[in-house]
Amino acid sequence: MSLLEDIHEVQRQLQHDLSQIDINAQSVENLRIKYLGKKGLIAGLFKDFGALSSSEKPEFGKALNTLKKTAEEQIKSLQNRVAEQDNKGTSFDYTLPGYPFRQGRLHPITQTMNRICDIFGEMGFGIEFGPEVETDFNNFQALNFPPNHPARDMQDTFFVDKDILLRTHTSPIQIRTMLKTKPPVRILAPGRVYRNEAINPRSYCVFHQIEGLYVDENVTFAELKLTIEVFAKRFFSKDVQLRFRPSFFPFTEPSAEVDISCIICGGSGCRLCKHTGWLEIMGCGMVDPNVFTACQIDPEKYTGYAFGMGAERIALLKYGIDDIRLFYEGDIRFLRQF
Ligand code: 2NM
Repeated sequence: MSLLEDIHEVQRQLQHDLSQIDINAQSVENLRIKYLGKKGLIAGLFKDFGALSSSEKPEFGKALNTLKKTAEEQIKSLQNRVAEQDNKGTSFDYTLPGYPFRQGRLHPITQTMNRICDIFGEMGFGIEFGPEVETDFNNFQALNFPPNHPARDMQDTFFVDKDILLRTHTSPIQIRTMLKTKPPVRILAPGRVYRNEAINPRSYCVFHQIEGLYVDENVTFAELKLTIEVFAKRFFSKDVQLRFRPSFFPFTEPSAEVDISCIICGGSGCRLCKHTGWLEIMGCGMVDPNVFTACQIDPEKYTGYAFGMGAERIALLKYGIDDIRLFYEGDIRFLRQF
């Protein structure tokens, strides 16, 4: 009976030592000698076992063999761990460079739109979004397009139904905002727009626009000019000159086209500016009173300015690219340059 207690005592000690051990070659070897050595604890138990009568042997033999096997397995596993640690210490070179991994990035058009939104955001513009499938009212009627305007032709606009279409500009976002918000309104409207036209190096049937709108009492053309000037200098270069040329849009009066001095030649004439010294970057103007009336805003009380630009065109100029189709081909060799 006392041998069984001795076996259990050695078992307890072994589990205790295993739980305390600091794994290294020396401590594992010490543990092996203590339990499995020639004069170890388990050898001692076997000696006592030899003195038992043959009727007692089977019961104690089984317990003793189990103890020995457990001790061997656990010490072997510690020895393996020591060997592993040694291998790491000698064969792994921590100075090797890591494996390069492919990193994704934002599309150049997305980067351009984000940058434009950031600049106007700093000047107090909020950002609004809207659906790409729009009503004829939001896309044309409210924007003072006369019934027979060429843009309303099937040739230029993708119609879904008689009065439902793919928006041809992001102005419907401004219409929606004016219909649901009382002035002051100061928003940017970025998004994807659709035009049913022949595809060429300068234009594609889908592109991106960013428009802006500011409505309040006493908003002036002078504020419009300053806002656009600050944008152009921040986005392109602080050295650009600006020029506002009279133009026409159904939704603004007066209207203007904005040019910047050529960012390649500085105005002396080159291929990019077609030897004019100027690059057109956007259209703008004072919101037409008819647009306010359609949006239930009193044109006697409020004035406002609006502007619009094509993100692809801005990106072409900024990066000096000459074919808009590169933005839609998804060629990784092109895209990873941005
Ligand atoms: C442009 C040029 C000038 C414009 C006008 C409006 C609205 F809704 F207020 F009438 N939104 N966007 C506008 C004005 C857009 O793009 C070349």
